[in-house]
Amino acid sequence: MDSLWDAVRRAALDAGLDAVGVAPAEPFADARRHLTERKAAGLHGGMHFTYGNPERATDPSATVAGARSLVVGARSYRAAAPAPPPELAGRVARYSWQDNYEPVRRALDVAARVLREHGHTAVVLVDDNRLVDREAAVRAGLGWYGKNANVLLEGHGSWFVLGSIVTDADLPSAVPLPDGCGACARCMPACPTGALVAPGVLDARRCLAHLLQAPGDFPVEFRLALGDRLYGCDDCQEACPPNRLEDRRRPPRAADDGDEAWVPVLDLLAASDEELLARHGRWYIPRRQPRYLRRNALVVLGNVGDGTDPDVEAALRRALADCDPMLRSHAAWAAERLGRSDLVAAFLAQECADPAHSCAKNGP
Ligand code: B12
Ligand code: SF4
Ligand code: SF4
Repeated sequence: MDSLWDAVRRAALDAGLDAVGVAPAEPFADARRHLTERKAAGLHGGMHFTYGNPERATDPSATVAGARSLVVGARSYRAAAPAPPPELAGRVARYSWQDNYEPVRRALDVAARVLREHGHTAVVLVDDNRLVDREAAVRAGLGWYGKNANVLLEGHGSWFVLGSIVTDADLPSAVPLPDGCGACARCMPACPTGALVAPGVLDARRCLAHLLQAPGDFPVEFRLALGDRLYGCDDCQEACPPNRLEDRRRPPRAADDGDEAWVPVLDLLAASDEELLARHGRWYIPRRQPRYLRRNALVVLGNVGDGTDPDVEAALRRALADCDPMLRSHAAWAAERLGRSDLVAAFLAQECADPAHSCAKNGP
């Protein structure tokens, strides 16, 4: 007869996970120390997430009293890159081409049902502030920490999202894998901003993926490095030999209509708040304020736009007259970068005809 673990494992794999393993539900002492030390050193860049409550995020029994095991799953999001559209567009990181968290949640829900049918408590956590997912995956023997901080699955690389079931069932734990990076360190110099400050250690204050999700101004010193990235950053994974090898061995799934790898920047800048939240509500947007999507789009526009294009000029003029000083200042940066300081000067010289826009006269 199958053991409970066999039944849970089979349910998870049948429901779409690529790998599944078990870790003991002990507190993650090292991860707790790393969270606390990095927060104290400012490396978290003010993020909350797991940093908001390191004790809870590293103690499965804070989620399920009497927790004994973590069933940890990984699902690949590797896909062929859709061709860029003809219009000016910002790049989206692979994990967000589709909602890749929902299928992991669904598969873990199926496996959790098996545990519940056997009388156990089972709580599914995917990308949740209550658990450090990578540490759970490493402890469950799914992979190792790469020098880019991502977890790599043996023989498959790092294009995986992760999630766990916290349960009071006592399941057979896996043995963690040894380091698989060896002498390789390619990801570190591949980071465009030097955010990988030591092997496996990320300084979020320099990481483009974080800066795109952080409130406030986009730091001037990292705007050129942002290039055309509008959401997330993949450079430290694209440089990774195991990921490249996996692409050669097994071609990724073909691009499909649901893949959102590019977002037209001028459309984004012209869209209303409601439209932006409807289109990109799945993304992490600071304080759910669409102005941050416009802020990011203005930096992308400054990096890859054509200052002589009338549509680009119109978008810059609109943003220079915006009531939001953050958008005006990013528009001024973009205009200067595209050789259109005339637009900034013209804006500052003109009288604002619309009294509702009088706020804009504080200057960009
Ligand atoms: C906050 C967060 C971010 C932040 C900070 C990332 C970070 N490195 O901490 C930002 C916004 C920057 C981010 C970016 C990304 N994220 Co993120 N993020 C999270 C979140 C919510 C919490 C992560 C966390 O707690 N970090 C805490 C720190 C302490 O952990 P760590 O950096 O992994 O540190 C470990 C290593 O340093 C290791 N370590 C210590 N010493 C040493 C020494 C050596 C030599 C080595 C090798 C390692 C090592 O131990 C530490 C843990 O104890 C998780 C979801 C979750 N609930 O866990 C997703 C998660 C980590 N993110 C994920 C993804 C996909 C990404 C991006 C790839 C998205 C993108 N393309 O833009 C990038 C990758 C950036 C990178 N290189 O890490 C996946 C990772 C999947 C995987 N295979 O690893 C997760 C698990 C989401 C999920 N459920 O799938 N993310
Ligand atoms: S996600 Fe981009 S910016 Fe962040 S560490 Fe990786 S390469 Fe650097
Ligand atoms: S690039 Fe090399 S060092 Fe970095 S994560 Fe990949 S295998 Fe490890």
